[in-house]
Amino acid sequence: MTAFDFELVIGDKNWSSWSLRPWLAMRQAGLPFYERSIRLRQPDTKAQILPHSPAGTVPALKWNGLVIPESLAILETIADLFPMKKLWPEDAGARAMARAAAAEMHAGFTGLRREMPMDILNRYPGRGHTEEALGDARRIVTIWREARLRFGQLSDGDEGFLFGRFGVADAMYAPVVTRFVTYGVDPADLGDEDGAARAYMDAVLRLPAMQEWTAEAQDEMKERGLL
Ligand SMILES: N[C@@H](CCC(=O)N[C@@H](CS)C(=O)NCC(=O)O)C(=O)O
Repeated sequence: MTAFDFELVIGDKNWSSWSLRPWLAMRQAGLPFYERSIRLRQPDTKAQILPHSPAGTVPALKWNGLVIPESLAILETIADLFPMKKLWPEDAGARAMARAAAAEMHAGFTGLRREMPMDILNRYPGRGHTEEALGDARRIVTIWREARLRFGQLSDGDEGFLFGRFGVADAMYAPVVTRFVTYGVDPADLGDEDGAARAYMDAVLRLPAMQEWTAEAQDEMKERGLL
């Protein structure tokens, strides 16, 4: 595979939480790809996206004559094409729970998504702490803790991620980690008695690909005079 086999169409790195997910997984897995960035929040954003993604949204992955929209479908495709990267856990039970966690993120948590949109570079502690958003955050902390305590911590070669090694479920939750930081959501207030969820957040934030994305978000925002 070469960089020319894959084109990933994404939005602004500071804001586009859905784009971060497949980008992070592909980068972290060491897969080469061409990156096309489209500016969100512009009058012509939709017109810019449509020629690359008929769904009208980013991310979209162009591969083998296909355009694959939907972050989770892109992650599934990458996991399928590169089984050696082990983006899903090998154990069937762990894999079932990883799939459930990824699907719950993709389909839900609308309160948290609405009240605490991804804004990696800014800090708004206390903003958006509505009952609904904090209810979503509590459920997410429970998912992280259960995954870590039941699977991740017990897995061979645990690297601190939900199911041990970095995978699709972690890519799906990475934007939430940044939202907790931006809006000052402390997992300790949401049932994280022994700090397992906090340690998980730190593992995500330490990922080289996560740091690369954040640095590039900063460059983009500076370039656009927004920082
Ligand atoms: N369900 C989609 C959601 C994608 C989505 O809503 N992306 C936003 C950017 S993060 C978008 O493309 N918005 C279009 C616009 O701003 O016009 C996925 O999982 O990929």
